[in-house]
Amino acid sequence: MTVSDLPSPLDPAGVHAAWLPPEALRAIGSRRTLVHGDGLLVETVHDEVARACARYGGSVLHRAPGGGCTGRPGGRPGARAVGREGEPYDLVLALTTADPLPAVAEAVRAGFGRNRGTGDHAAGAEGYVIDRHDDITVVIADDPAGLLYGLFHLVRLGGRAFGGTRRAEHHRPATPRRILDHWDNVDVHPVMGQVERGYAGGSIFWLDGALRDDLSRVRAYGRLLAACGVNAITVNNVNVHAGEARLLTDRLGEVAAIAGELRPYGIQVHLSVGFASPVTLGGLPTADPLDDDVRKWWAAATERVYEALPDFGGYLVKADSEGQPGPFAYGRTHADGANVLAEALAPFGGIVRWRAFVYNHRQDWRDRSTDRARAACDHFAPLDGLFRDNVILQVKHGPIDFQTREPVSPVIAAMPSTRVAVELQVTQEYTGQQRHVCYLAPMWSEVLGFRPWGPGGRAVADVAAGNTASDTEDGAAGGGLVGVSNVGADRYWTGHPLAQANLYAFGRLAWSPDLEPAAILDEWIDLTFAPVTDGDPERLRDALHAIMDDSWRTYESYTAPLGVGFMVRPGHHYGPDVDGYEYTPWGTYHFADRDGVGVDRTRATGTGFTGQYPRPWSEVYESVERCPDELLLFFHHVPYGHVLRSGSTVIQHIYDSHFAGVERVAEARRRWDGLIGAGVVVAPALHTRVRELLDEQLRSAEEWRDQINAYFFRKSGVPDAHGRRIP
Ligand code: GCV
Repeated sequence: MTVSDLPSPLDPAGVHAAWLPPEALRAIGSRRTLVHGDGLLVETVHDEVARACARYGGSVLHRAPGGGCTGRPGGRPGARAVGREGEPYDLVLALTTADPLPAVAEAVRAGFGRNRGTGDHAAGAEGYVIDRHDDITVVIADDPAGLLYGLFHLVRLGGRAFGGTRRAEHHRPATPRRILDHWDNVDVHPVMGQVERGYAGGSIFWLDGALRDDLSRVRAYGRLLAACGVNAITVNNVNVHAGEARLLTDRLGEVAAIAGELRPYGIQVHLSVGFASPVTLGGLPTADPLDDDVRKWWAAATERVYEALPDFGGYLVKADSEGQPGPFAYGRTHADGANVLAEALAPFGGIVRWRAFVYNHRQDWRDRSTDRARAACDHFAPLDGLFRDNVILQVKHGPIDFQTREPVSPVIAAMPSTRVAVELQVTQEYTGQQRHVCYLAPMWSEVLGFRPWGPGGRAVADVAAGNTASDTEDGAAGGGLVGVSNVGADRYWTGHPLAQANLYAFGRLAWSPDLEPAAILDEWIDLTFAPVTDGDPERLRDALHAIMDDSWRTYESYTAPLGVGFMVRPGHHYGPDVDGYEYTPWGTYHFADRDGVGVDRTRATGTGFTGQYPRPWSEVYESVERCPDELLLFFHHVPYGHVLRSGSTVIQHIYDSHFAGVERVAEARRRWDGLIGAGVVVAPALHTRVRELLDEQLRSAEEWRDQINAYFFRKSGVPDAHGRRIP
């Protein structure tokens, strides 16, 4: 076993430590630290430092408000009381509300207020200030969560946190809502299994219908999430089956047990609930949201939830979607439906996240006027302004369904008076199912930076954060950023060890959407492979960047060309099947024939979807000349000979990109293999796991290439300009 295989005290035996191996805390654990303040999360900060000190020889003192020095032993086994009052410190972590502040922290606070020029000393909710003063590194925060995030910032900095001088830095999250939704089932679903679209083993919460006896992994998970900035999870699948429906009532204790493990890391718990619960759980004859008994039922059920879980976050609802019940059954709108739950949650400060993923999954494929891409906007835009304040409309980032390439959903720009959350899919349902390397931060970054109103307008990240264009502009508060979790009971958490980077990147982008994907990857590499002492870390870094930086575009190149989606095998969605969904009721078509391919979504001759965008995009997407190449077939049906903006024809682009994509996968595999031998830098077990997966990725990429190229060659009859073999 190499150093990076060793579990930390918080890592249940044999489980990979991900981005928090003990060595990541070496710089802190070998120094003298004062933790100042109290509260559950401050204790967590102290315990983290104490555990690191126990390993690396440093010391930590915990001083509670009023100046009393507790010097108490750490709260958990393995921690010990170290440090003495008055000794010099290398690091001070202080809560500003715990007066009197240590002099050095007071100096940092005063300096921060002065430098702001406003006299405002507030670091803000969950925020923190990091500075160095008199050779002491200081973190101050106004709330315990801020102190915890400040600690993890230091972990990211490692030894750099303690060297020389540094300018004061103020950090706070872009949005207070940074949530991961789990699609975990309580009972193993006959088709979807324990975790719907899960590619990392079972659920870390449930095993075969029962809550796991040992929840230590849940705590370790909470720690990993806090270290990348996530502050809430939804514990169960949005498709609420019989078992998980009862989490709202008689199985609420299971949710409370999970929350108990996550609370020390500031992770709040949410629950997916079924819209029909008043009927299925309450025995009422109706779930009509305007029915008085239904309102009372939701109010009473919600009150019981808050009795058990005073810090409960709220409900997530998938209604009238893919067979889930909803308000349409009662002739009510989705605003009526969401508002009845919101009303029940409001007295407790809870929120309801209502998904905009509503479309007809039983459409007639012969009917070319119905367009699934339009559905969410058609359903929800007319409801703008009708939702209660504590309703958040949760919108998938694209109009269809987490495809490798989609335009940004027009709903995001269409509801100025509604709180909108943007939903990303961290689990790789359509991007290689954690068997292919596909680093998704570049895709998310593009989405978050997209400006629906054109250059100079707000970006998607601003809508999610609730940033308005000017102080006078009216705009709803933001709904935050949500990801569908890619985590399971697998030893590496995410099946593919390199898919951990997606989870990490989701948290970091939710905290700070402007971060560069490559910089996030560097952070992840530095932390995850911190134990590397027996090799050349730069060699590993270079290899990982070469393999991961462009892996999303690589995946796109050998799978779906030019914005076409859903050429996957129906049901499980892995591997190619060009016509798999073409003649089905799911609304996911490419319309390839002998002359051309793509979906005409123009106003002039197609479904009119382009009209759901504000200008300039409604014009750009409408125009076959101006539409970006990568989305051409999403918006237009064109002949195979159509010349792209790149200068290539559509058919030649299909051939070229598929050949090139496979080459890039082969090169990635060579780079990974090259990490073996002299200068070994990766634990053998991890190396082997990634190697096996790269073998599968190459096999699968070749299958994609051959099927897609053969399909379009046979349809079009156009030979490859370079004479390569197409089966
Ligand atoms: C949880 C896609 C997936 C479903 C998922 C659904 C959703 O259709 O294939 O498994 O259901 O999205 O987001 O609700």
